[in-house]
Amino acid sequence: MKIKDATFITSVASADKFYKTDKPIIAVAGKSNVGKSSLINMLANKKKLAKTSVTPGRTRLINYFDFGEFVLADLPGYGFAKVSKEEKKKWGELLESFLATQKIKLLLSLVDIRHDPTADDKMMVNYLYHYAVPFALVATKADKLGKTKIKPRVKEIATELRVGVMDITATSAENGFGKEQVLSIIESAIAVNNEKETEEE
Ligand SMILES: Nc1nc2c(ncn2[C@@H]2O[C@H](COP(=O)(O)OP(=O)(O)O)[C@@H](O)[C@H]2O)c(=O)[nH]1
Ligand SMILES: [Mg+2]
Repeated sequence: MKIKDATFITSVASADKFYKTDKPIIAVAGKSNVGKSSLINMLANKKKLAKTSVTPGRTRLINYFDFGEFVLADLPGYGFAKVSKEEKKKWGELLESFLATQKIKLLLSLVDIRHDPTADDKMMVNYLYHYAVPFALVATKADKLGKTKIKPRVKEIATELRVGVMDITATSAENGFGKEQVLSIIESAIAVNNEKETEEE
């Protein structure tokens, strides 16, 4: 799949404002600073479509982007230590309501390839099973590891999250590693759902 001209649509802060679209929704989730915005920019072939930051984000917004064949929803990052309990609760409610009510064709759940998955990462996977959201894992920042370390790390992360190694794609927004694989996973997710809709007609 070729992404031609991805554009920003809108930011929303609450469930009553979720963006309505007939296009398939692909969501991106993960802790603050894991590389969500960078992955989005890599997929879009644009440097500044989604804002990246050195200081983990304070934004509790869902950012929507039009990718042509699909709409990409950048979910607010979790696990940012400096937020209040109240804010964490709000974030949890926003996320759960998004997972429960939006027809998500695929959610890309990002983890940092260098670190063991956090309790929040595990909770995210549990949510995805709970709400029956189709998902794939993306292990970001693969450029930070030596080439031979990538596979063993993916295996460790898979064990920790209780998923298969094939369910995890290592990526690097720095050098484009894994980009085509992520695009083809998105493409398959969109195609599978289309087939299903046709069958039901
Ligand atoms: N080396 C390297 N750095 C990355 C990669 N992806 C993101 N980063 C850096 O990690 C920081 C956070 O990235 P960002 O995309 O803003 O994370 P977000 O908070 O999940 O949206 C930034 O300084 C990025 O430059 C990657 O694949 N490789
Ligand atoms: Mg971001």
